[in-house]
Amino acid sequence: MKDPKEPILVTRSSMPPLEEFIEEIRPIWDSHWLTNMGVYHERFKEQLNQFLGVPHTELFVNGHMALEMAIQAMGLTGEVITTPFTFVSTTHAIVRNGLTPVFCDINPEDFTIDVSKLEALITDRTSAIIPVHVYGNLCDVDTIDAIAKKHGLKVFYDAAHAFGERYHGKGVGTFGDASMFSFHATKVFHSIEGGAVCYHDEALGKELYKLKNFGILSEEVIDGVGANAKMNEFQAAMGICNLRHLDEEIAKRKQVFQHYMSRLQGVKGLRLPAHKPGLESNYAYFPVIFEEEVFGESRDQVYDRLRSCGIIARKYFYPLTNACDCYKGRFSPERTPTALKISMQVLTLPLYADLSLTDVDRICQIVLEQKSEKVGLT
Ligand code: T4K
Repeated sequence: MKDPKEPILVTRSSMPPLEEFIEEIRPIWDSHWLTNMGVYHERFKEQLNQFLGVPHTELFVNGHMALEMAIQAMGLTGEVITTPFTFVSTTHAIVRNGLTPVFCDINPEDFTIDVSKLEALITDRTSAIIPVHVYGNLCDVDTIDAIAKKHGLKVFYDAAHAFGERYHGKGVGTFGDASMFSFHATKVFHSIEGGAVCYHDEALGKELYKLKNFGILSEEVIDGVGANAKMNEFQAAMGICNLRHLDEEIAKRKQVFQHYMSRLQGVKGLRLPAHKPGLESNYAYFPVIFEEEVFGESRDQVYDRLRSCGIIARKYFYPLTNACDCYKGRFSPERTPTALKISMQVLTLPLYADLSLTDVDRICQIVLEQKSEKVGLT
C-alpha cells in the first residue's frame, strides 16, 4: 500500500504478487542458468508471439537497445524520417547508428507523425520512416504504408507505448516491417527492464539474434559487429508473471482514465486525449494540452502548482528531441512548429493501475483550482 503522505508520481510500477514471482524464479535458482537465451527467454518469446498476434519476436535487455539493434539489422542508410515528439531514445538510436534523422512535424490531434508532410521530406538518401505510436496513439499506419511502398522505404515503428493494443482486431506489432516495444518498469507491461522487436522477415530475426549476442553465429564464427543486449532469465520471468495480469492492469487503468475524463471534460482551454475509432487502447498515459489563452494558466504554472502539492506530473515530451542540448545547432525545432507548440503545452497527469479515484479527484481539483477561484470572483 502507498503511504497517503508520499508524493504521487506520474506512474508507479505494477508488481505481480511476490509469492507468484518467487515460485516463477525457483527453477532458475535450481538450474543456475541465468542468461544467454535460457528456458524463460524462449518461453516468454513464445507467449509474446501469441499474445501480440505477431509472427516473430526477438527479446532485448531494454527498449533502447532493441531500437538500436533493429536499425542496424535492417541495414538502414543515409536519412531516416522520424518525429521529434518522443522520448529521446528514438532519436539517439538513429544517430548512434550513424544515420541522419529528418524530423517530420506531428498532427495536432493525436501527436503522431503528420502524414501530409511526410512525402516532401523524402530524398534519394532516405531509407526508412521511424514513426512513434506516442502515448499509445496509433499512427496513420495505412497512409504510412502506402507512402513507404511508393518510395521503396522501410517502416519501423517505435511502439514503446503501445503494448497490448489492437487496431480493428489486429495487434499493433504487425504494422510496418518491424515494431519495437519497451518493457521498462514505467510501462503498462514490464519485465523490470526489457524490450522486444516484432518483425515479419525471418532473415531480420537471424540478424537481430546475432547482433544482440556480439555477432556470434557459432562457437568459432563471429560474423557481425554486435554488442550485448540480451534479456536475462529474471527479466523474462517477470514478463511471464506480468503478462498473466495484463488484462486486469489495463482494466484498472481504464477506470482511472475514465475518471479523469469525467472530471476534466468540457473545461475550456483543456484538450483531453481521444482514441482513434477501432483502437483498443492500453490507457498508457493521460496527456492534457493546456491552451493558456483560454484556460488562463500555462502548462508550467499548473505543473508547479501540482508539484507544490506533492503531485509529480511530467512534461512528456518536452523538450523535443530536435531541441535537446546534445543536438544544438544541428537541428531546428522551428521546422516542426506543431510539435514545438504541443511540447510547451502538454502535461501528462499521474496514471497507474492503483491510483485511487480519490487521488484523481484531488489532482483534478488542483488542476482546476485557479480557474474555479477566478470563476468564483466573477
Ligand atoms: N521510445 C520511446 C517512445 C520511449 O518512451 C522509451 C522509453 C524508449 C523508446 C526506450 O525504451 P527503454 O530503453 O526505456 O525500455 C521513463 C522511462 O525510463 C522510459 O522507459 C520511458 N520511455 C520514458 C517515457 O519514461 P524517465 O526518465 O521519465 O523515468 P523516471 O525514472 O523519471 O521515472 C518516471 C516515474 O516512474 C517515477 O517518477 C516513478 C516511476 N517509477 C520509476 C522507476 C524507475 C516506478 O514506479 N518504478 C521504477 O522502477 O523515463
